[in-house]
Amino acid sequence: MNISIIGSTGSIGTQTLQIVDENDDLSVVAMSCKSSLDVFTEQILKHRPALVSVGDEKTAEELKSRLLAESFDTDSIEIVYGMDGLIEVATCPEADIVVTAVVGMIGIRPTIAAIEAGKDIALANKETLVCAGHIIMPLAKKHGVKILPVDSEHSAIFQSLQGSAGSPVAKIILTCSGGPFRGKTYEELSDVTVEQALAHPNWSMGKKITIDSATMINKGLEVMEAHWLFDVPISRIQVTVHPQSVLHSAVEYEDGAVIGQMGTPDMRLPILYALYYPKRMPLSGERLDLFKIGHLDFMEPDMETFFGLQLAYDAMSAGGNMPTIYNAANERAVALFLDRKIPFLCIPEIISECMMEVDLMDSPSLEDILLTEQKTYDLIDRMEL
Ligand code: MN3
Repeated sequence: MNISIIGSTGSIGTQTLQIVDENDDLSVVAMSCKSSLDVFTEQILKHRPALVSVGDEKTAEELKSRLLAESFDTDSIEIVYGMDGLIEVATCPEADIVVTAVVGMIGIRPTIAAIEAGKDIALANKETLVCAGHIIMPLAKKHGVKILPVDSEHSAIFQSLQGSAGSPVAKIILTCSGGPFRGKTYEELSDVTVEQALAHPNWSMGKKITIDSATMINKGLEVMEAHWLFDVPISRIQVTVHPQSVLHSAVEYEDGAVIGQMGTPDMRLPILYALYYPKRMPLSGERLDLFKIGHLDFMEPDMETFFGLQLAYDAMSAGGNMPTIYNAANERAVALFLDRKIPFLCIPEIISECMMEVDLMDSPSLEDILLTEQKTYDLIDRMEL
């Protein structure tokens, strides 16, 4: 199987390459990164893809000279850059499946291009469905391509749907660890630092998604993602705090049966399952030891303290471009928090303000979505923070 990876140097990208290493029938034909050339150069030397893309022209030149310095035959590789480069990687003729591991709305256009080129998608870029689910899902159906979830919860739901012969779903139980600030009051969150927010108890992930876990906005994005992937109304998607991260999510059927997927927190499993679906492959690593775990806890999320999660339900109910406003505002607010320009609690405040101020549009086109993103950024730039 030939794989193309959009965003190979991030957390999902590097773990995808680990899986490629461990399975002889997988090879990488194309991959991209924005600017992490130390890691990217090593990945190229090891995996020898025929096509690679980076953020801009200058980075492309830098990459070429680095490869030459390693006596790499640069005639054997095509180096492209920018959005056009990402789209080339996404539509690479040799690729059977595209892993969309890039973070943020930058993933939308390459994902659409990949679907139009008939590629199956191993989807790790949740923003694509959040903002453009109404475009992506019908398009995938039209082109007969599979959208295979790589997000651990959505993979768990997908796994729990197997063997049910398409029986209707009564409820989706979407679990979350609660992040590093579970149980904290609103007042206690007023002065948390970037370092505290980056210390996730169970999962090791990229910075943006780790902050999103601390605000529970990640779960809000995942509610929307689940809605599009599994065609279940958000009123039937129940977020459940589960600090041990053992039950990765579950499905309740109309007969009351609840089928879930459990395991150790290891992102390689959802990646592996997406790549080989419907086959299960061997995977090295720790096994779940129920004796050691002893008991599992479940509780209701505190949507007042973590009101970014409530805003996700509001955004989804409003529909149209509102999820894009929610997502774009969050992307910018998280960047501001990581730059230490705003306090932690300001993240949902900014989202809420953008949701009130930016014009609402019904069934936005791709252009409308990108315009909404820009309008949201412009509004935040004008805010006095
Ligand atoms: Mn997740």
